[in-house]
Amino acid sequence: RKGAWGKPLLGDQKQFSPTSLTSLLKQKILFLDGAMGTSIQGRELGEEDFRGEVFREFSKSLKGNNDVLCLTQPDLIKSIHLEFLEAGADIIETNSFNSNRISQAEYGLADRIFELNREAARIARAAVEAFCKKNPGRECFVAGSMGPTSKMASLSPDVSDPAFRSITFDELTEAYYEQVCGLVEGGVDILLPETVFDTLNLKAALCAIDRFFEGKKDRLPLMVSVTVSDKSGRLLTGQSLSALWNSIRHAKPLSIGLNCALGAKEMRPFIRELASIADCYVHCYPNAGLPDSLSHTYHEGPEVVADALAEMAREGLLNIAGGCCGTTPAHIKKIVSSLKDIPPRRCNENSCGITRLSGLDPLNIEKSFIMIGERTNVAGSRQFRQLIIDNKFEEAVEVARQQIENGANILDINFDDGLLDAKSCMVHFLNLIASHPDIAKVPVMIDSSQWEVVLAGLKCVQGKSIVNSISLKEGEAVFCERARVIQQHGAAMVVMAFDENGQADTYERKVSICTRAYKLLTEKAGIDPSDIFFDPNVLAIGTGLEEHKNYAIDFFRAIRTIKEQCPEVRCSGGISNVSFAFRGNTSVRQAMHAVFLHHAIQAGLDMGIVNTGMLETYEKIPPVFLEKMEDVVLNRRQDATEQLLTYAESLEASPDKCRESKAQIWRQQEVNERLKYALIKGIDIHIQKDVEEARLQSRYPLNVITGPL
Ligand code: THG
Repeated sequence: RKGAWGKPLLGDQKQFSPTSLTSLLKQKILFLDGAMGTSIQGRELGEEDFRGEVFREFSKSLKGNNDVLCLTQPDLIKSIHLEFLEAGADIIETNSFNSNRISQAEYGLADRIFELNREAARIARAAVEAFCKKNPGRECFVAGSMGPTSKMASLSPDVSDPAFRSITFDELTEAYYEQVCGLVEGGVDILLPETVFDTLNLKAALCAIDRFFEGKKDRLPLMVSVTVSDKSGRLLTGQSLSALWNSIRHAKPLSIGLNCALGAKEMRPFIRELASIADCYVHCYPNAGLPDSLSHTYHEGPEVVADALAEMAREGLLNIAGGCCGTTPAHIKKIVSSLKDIPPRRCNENSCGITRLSGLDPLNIEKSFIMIGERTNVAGSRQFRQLIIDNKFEEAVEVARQQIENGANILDINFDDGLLDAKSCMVHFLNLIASHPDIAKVPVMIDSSQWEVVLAGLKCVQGKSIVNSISLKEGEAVFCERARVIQQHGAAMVVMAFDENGQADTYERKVSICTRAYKLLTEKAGIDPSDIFFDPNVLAIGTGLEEHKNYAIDFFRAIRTIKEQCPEVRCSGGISNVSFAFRGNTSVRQAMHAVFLHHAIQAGLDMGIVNTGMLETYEKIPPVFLEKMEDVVLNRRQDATEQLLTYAESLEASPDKCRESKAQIWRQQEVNERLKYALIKGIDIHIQKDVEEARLQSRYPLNVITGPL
């Protein structure tokens, strides 16, 4: 796969993947094996069997630790692999689902990870080789199974402490790295992170895999398998599948699909969703129906599972099919016979010209203008800064909510301040908002001038965020390296027009820095251009200084040229900067923002950092005011600023028609309505006062509960 800009992507494993696997996928549906776990259960092993010779004296119980059987009962595991190969599987999974130090810690085997994975891979490899020797026409592959671990990186296990995390991104990355080392050493053909219920865990796995292959000539293909928790079609963390796809597309998997959780029938709409968006292959390996809640057994027989998968295949949704929990060799045999003559799904074309971001929901940027809420920035809002300094994070979360209620599509989040530990504030705030679905639904812009703060932020979000920002300030090497790390964490990036000589303040400098950065990023660092947002610097106008008069028009012209010369990139800017000279004069500032935005959007600006509650519309500005404002913004006359100031003084004499934002309007409703609103939105700052008011009004506490609550 090549990018639209012509060069193969760095880290594009498609060009390295075993040619036989990709050529087979073009011709037919391939089959994955069935459940290892259920097959082992069927052997009814006791504690002694799990321990084998190796762990006879081990201090802890090992019964139920299926993965340890790779060390203690290798022949038994091999025989299960062979049964699935005989049944028709083209790809078998290693018995290593729980072979990571986080899961194995429970059995006291955290220091045997490399060995467990290497042996799991060797056994599967040996089975494939033995089978293919006997069946010369067949070509089979080993996929290294990597389970989700027993912990979640993006949600708290403790409802009373929503910002708490039981595992960090770095711990997960290290655990996965160790697993990958063993699996590759043992000879797997494919890496398969599966049963993903938290995209942040998955991103840690992808990061570990990327690091493992960094600098190596070859990369192994990747299958990524997700599990949805119910019929909402979302992960356990609440993220939708389209949002997940945006979060992980940078890893360029060979296939994406679903496993476990639901039965095949229930999975169909979600496979359809993935098949419609993914520009890679699609797989599905469901459970044998939903588990019985009492016995935890699976009831759908081979016929039922195969029929449901065949329906998906006939709809053109599948490239790889198999089974998860409860599926036996008989299931796989039936699936193979039902699907083998159905043509495989055709891959979607690599769609260009879309910038993909996500929170819990996807945000695909094509043509519409995107607003980024500026208020969750300690440098941009005195109120927000004070809340953070006073450690009132829950109230600070309300600032985020208000920005979204007022129309922000993304939140700019910044804690750079001498009085704050920016890194710990960033981590705490991002972790907190993750538990508010109406905030976590939007992507975040991680804003800091300190690289370590950016990095810490990237490790907290399961969505695809934007880093704000990097630049050529510290030279090309640092610039390219940071871009690579951002890409590795699945984020997009704002690139400021800033180089070794400082900030670009003319049209020529803006354009030359951005085109230079474009070349470096796309040709050297392997960045997808749709992940780049150039910010050619919005600088303050109307300052009285001659050299500032062209700042706005230079910005507009630069946007036009950059978008012409750098295909597929986006442009962004901090709009409120333009009016810094008019601080304190709200009506002038608002009108200036509206006029500036109007012309910037016409020039091709895709995204602006704005105060979403305070945006004026260009069309509503009175004509005289508009003319004076455009004289300043477009530098149409020498005395434009003086004229505007004189006009503004006359405005100031009249009362400020401050518009109330939606966020305040709900506070004016009667108390029962306020309680309902607060409950639905999860706003707790007024709750004491409001509940007490409702209690006094309705006489009995019970009425408050049965009424508004
Ligand atoms: N480019 C990029 N990022 C940026 C900027 C940019 N981030 C920060 C900034 N510029 C954009 N954000 C703001 C936020 C607030 C204000 C200006 C820009 C602002 N605040 C009021 C003031 O300073 O007068 C504060 C009002 C209050 O305290 O309530 O104007 O250009 N990539």
